Amino acid sequence: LTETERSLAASFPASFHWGAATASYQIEGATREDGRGPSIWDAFSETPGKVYQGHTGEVAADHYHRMAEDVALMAKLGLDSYRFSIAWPRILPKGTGAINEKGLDFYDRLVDALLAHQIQPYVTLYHWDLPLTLHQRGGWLSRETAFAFADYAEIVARRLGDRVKHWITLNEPWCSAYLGYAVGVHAPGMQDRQAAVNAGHHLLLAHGLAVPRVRAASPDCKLGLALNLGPRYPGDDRPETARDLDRADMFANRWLLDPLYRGSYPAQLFELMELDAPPIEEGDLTIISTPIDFLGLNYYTRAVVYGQEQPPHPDACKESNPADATYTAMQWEIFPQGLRDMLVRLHQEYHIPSLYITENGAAFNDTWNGGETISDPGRVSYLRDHIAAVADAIRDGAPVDGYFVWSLMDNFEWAYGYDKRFGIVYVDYESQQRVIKESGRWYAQHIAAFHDIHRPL
Ligand code: PNW
Repeated sequence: LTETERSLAASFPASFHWGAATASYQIEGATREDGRGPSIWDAFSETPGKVYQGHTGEVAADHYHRMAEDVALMAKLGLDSYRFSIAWPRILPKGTGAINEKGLDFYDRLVDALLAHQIQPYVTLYHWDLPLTLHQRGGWLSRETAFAFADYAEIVARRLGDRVKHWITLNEPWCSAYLGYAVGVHAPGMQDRQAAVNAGHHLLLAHGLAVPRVRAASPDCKLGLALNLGPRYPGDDRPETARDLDRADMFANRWLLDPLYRGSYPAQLFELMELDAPPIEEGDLTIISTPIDFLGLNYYTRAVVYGQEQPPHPDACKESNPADATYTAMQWEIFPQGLRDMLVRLHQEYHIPSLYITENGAAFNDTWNGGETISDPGRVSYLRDHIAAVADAIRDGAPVDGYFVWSLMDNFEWAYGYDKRFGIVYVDYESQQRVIKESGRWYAQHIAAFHDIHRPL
C-alpha cells in the first residue's frame, strides 16, 4: 500500500466492518439438488433470448459444493464479514408449506464455517430467487406473497437466529419491481409499469411484515434492507432540468425510501407516472415504515439529468453521463463522489441511524493467463476511490458502519450471464478454480492495514 492508502485505512473507526457480498442464484449452482424447488430465475434464464448466450445459474460458481473452500478464501482475504443470500426455494421448494431440511442444513453449515473463522454472517433473505410456484400464484403482484415471505423469514430466523445477528430482508426491491415487472430484463420478465408499482408495494409490505417475525426469532439482531440508490445531478441549469431532476430522483430514490422512512409514497409519483396508486390497504404504510436498525446502500454509479421540453414520466427522464468520464464494463460511469453524496443525504434527510454499503464494485474484462494472480488495476482504483468516498461521508457525519465489496467472486451477472465479472476473486468456469485478483490482494492489504492501526498495543 502507498502512504495515502495507509492513512485511508487509518481514517476508519475501529468498529468498522469490512466484507464482501454474493447472492444465492449468482454463485451456488446445484439448482436441482437436495430438494431445491425451481425459482423465477431458473425459468427466466431457461427462456431463450432472456440471458446473454442462454447462460443459467445451474452450475454458476459451484459454491454449493465448494462452500468450505470459499469460506477459507474469505479468511485468507481477512474479511470480518460476509453477506450472502438464502435461496427461498431451497427452504420451501414451493414457497409455502413443507420445509426442506436439507436446504436449511446447507446454510447452517455455512454460518458455522464462517463463525469458525470469526467472520460475521450478514444474511439477505431475498435476493431475487422467488419460488416459481409463488410466481404461478401471482408472484409479487399478489398480496399473499408478502405474507408467504414473512412466514419464510421466520423459518430461517428460527434456525439461524441464534448465530446470525445481521439480517437484510430484501435486496434491491426497486430492481425486483421495475426491472422484473416493467422493463422485463429481470425475472419474471413482465412489461407492465402498473404491475411494477403494485409489485413494489407488495415487496415493501413483505419487508415490513418480516421485521417483527425475524426480531422475535433472532434475539438482539440488527435488521435492515438493501436498496440500490443512485444520486441524480443536473446536466445544466435550465428550469426544465430542475423539474425533471426532481422527477428522476423521485422515481430512482424516493419511491422506496419515502414509504420506508416517512410512511408515505412521494405525493405526486403515481400521478406523474400516469398510473393508479398501488393497492394500499389500511395500515400498510405503518407496517412498511416499522423502524429498522440499518439501511444497506448498494452503490454503483450516478446519473445526470437533462430536462425535456415535454414533462416526462418520472421513469422516462432523459439521463446521460458525460462522454469524457471513465466507465466500467457495464458502461456505468465511475463516480465515487456519488457514494459520499448519497450517504450524507441519507444521514441528513432521512436521519438513518446506521448505514452499510452492502454492495459496491465494478465489472472489468479480466483475463487469466494461468498465472498466480490477475491484473485488474481498474478495479483496484475503483475500490480505493469509493472507500475514500466512504471516509469523506463519515467525516461529514454519516453513520457508516461497514462496507461490502460486490462481489467476493465472479458470478452469474443476471441478464449478462457470465460475461460480466465483478469478483475480487476470479472464477475459471471450466475448472471452477478460484484465483485472487490484484484487487483482492489490495483489499486484503487494506483490511490488514486497518487492523494494524487499531490493534491494541
Ligand atoms: C445489483 N440497474 O444489481 C445486484 O444486487 C447484484 O446481484 C448485481 O450482481 C450487482 O448489482 C451488479 O449488477 C443491479 O440496472 C442490477 O440499475 C441492475 C441495476 C442495478 C443493480
